[in-house]
Amino acid sequence: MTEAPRLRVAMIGYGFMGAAHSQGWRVAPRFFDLAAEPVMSTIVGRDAARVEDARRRFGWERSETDWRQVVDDPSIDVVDICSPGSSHAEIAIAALDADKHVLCEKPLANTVGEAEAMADAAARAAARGVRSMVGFSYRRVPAIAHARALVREGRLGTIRQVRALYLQDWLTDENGPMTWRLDKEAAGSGSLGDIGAHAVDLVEHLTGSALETVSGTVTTFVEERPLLGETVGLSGTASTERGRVTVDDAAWFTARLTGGAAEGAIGAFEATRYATGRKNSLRIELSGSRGAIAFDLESMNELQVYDATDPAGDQGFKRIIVTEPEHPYMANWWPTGHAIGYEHAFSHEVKDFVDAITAGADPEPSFADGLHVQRVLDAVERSAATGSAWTSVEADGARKES
Ligand code: SOE
Repeated sequence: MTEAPRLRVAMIGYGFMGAAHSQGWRVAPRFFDLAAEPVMSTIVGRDAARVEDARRRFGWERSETDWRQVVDDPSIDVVDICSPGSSHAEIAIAALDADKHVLCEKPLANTVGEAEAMADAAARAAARGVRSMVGFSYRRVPAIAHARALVREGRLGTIRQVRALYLQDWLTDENGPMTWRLDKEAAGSGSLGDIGAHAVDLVEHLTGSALETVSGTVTTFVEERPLLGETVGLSGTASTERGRVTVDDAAWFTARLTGGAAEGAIGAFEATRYATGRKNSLRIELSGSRGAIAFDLESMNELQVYDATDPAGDQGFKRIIVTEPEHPYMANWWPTGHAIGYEHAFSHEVKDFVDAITAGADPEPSFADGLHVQRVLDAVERSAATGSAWTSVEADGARKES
């Protein structure tokens, strides 16, 4: 039997996303029949000791401190970018120009300008058969994939309203330390780009529609925090060194949508890391003329479905446990009723990316999709800066949806 071709992977970054992506690369080939075998070749990070420790723990062959080494290495086929947003453009463009397939964490970039340059490089590379994808992993949660199928089958009818609230609370303690996610230079924005990007991408992915105009507001609740390493608990002694928070702590915006199943719909969006008690609650609700769906990431194996065409006496939200083999990805995991977790979406992401590479197809979400999300985030910030005036998302052509 001929051996499957191998894809040698280099991953940049070893924090939370580095750990999650490592699990995806390690586990996907064991549960899905991939047409190519990913080889976890090199993990890259600036701190030699810490990246070597991550290599050992996550199961990579080599560790490296300079990303340029792997971009210049002819044996590397794939570069997976899990480092802070400020590094995405330089690394992704260099890797694409070197004919490496690129998976880049979300949001695509810190600015529209960077995202445009990345999308241009991706388009040039695609003409040479080089593939690129943005790591909006929640598209690959089975309940979300199932909801999208229901929308595409017309089960919701015309979608008139969408709600997407991404609620976390890990910043509620005002004495919590500064991190790179609170520094505009490193992260580009705060809750808006970090988690609001997921809400925007998911609504557009589910409906095939695009946010066309937005009216938003952003706010920063805690302007300064102790520098990392000098943290104080709820009742600790105050740290001497403090850093300025230069990003939004919460973003709220309304939107009008165009095209797809939500043509003409209005939407309510929220992204906050101060929703006390909400740990990782990404709540999506689509309200249509024939039905509705409701999803909460904190109950990620469930989908609430309402069929407005049922006899009046039978109508109500139905709780679907999305663990049947008929549900997307689930045939490859456990028997019915056995739930999967946050990390499984990263295995699905690796599967779909490797399948696209071996099939010579462009995976989704593309860098062009990532650029569109970046334009939405930018429009929200422009709206917030002008007293929440309705602001157009710069025309960037129709979203590419299969
Ligand atoms: C933010 O806390 C965060 O880590 C996001 O950056 C990830 O994209 C999301 O999957 C989980 O929450």
